Order: sequence, then C-alpha cells, then structure tokens
Amino acid sequence: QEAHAAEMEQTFIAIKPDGVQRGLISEIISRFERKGYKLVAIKILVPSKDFAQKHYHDLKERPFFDGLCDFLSSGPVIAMVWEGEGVIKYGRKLIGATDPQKSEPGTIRGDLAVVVERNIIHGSDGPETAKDEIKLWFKPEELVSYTNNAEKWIY
Ligand code: FUP
Repeated sequence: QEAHAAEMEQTFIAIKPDGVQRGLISEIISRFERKGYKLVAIKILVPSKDFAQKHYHDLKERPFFDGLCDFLSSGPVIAMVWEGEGVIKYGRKLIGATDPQKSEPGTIRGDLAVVVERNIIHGSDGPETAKDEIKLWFKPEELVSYTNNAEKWIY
C-alpha cells in the first residue's frame, strides 16, 4: 500500500436530507464501500442555511440557489470523506448525472432518484473542490487515518 500512497485521494460525499429521510444511508454507503473505497470521516448534522450557502457558493447566481440551500438545510445530512485511487472522478460516476432523468441505471441517482431538486447525494466535482469541501465540513482531526485489511486485496 506504500506504493499507492501518492495516488490516494479523498473526496467529500454528502447524503442530502431526502436520502436520509428515504432510508438510503446504508444503500449509498454500501456502494462506495463495496467498490473498495475507504471511509475516513463521517457525521450527521443539520447544516444551517448560511452553511449551505457556503457549500454551494459556486452556484449563487443560479435561479435554484435559494431553494437548493433551503433544501440542504431542511434536515439531517450525512457528511463523509471517502478515500481511494481515483475516488473523486469515479465517485461522480457512482453517483451519476446531476439530473436523475439523465443518470444511467446502475448509478445512485439513476437507481434511486427521479428529479434534479431531490437527487439525494452530493460529491465533489474535482480535486480543488474536494479539498475545499472537506475543509468546510470537517476539522482535520475528524479524518481518521487507518489501514483496513481489505486494502492489500484491492491494491
Ligand atoms: P452536482 O455536482 O451533480 O451536484 O450538480 P451541480 O453542482 O450542478 O448542482 C448542485 C445541485 O443543485 C444539484 F445537486 C441539484 C441542484 N440543481 C437544481 O436544483 N436544479 C438544476 O437545474 C441544477 C441543479
């Protein structure tokens, strides 16, 4: 696993209030876990509207921004950091297209969601965003560094 240490990346994944209310927490975690990614941080919280606006700051000019921030702050969210080779890009693949009408079957949104306003999950869209979002949602000491026994069979 030493040889792979340099390629390890981390991404921020959140199960939004609709995913939590619909009982999809374990289903979603399962898909990342079975793929071979490693969970290194997790918590449940109700984000404030101000916090939601920070998280979605890139979208503040969009017409749906206000509704989106109201929605994210409307109930419990599962915030997570997942680690693994290529997890930022491939995590987005597991999640599927933003609009569940366009996400492929087999993806989380394709299998489990119907409309874009209720697409159940968020995932960082690139290395810079991943870094920023992990920093926004977690303190450094909330990330756990460990080896799990499966890793030597995954890498
Ligand atoms: P994604 O990275 O796939 O979550 O997509 P975006 O960053 O483009 O959008 C963030 C969130 O805004 C989406 F998850 C859902 C919401 N959204 C809408 O409500 N309406 C739209 O037309 C587009 C996005």
